[in-house]
Amino acid sequence: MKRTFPALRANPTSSLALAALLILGLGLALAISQARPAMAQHDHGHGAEPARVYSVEAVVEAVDSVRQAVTLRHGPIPQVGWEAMTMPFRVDDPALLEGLAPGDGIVADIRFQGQDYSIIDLEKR
Ligand SMILES: [Cu+2]
Repeated sequence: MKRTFPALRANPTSSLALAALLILGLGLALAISQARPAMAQHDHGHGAEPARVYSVEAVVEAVDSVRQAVTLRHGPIPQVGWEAMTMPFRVDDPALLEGLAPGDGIVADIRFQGQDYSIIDLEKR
């Protein structure tokens, strides 16, 4: 009576398992090769990630000239996954805060790059 090693026996099940293993290995190799560039793209805006600008309607809650910032109660910004909320924003140009007061309704253009965001322009409604 001959003995065959189970692993060497060719049957559909083991071929399938081998194919699955190869695909898994390939997928893993791909994941590893892509891990570094993907991380480089998420280095908090100092890399090559493109800036995006979105306009949002908001109401001014507070103006802080010293910190060059404004607190806004703003509508949702679905492009960046933001719900409507109240939060402070840095403004790129301090002149944007001139004549601005709590209660003013505005449209703010917010520039997003990586983890950074700031108001690049605003207009009273
Ligand atoms: Cu917000």
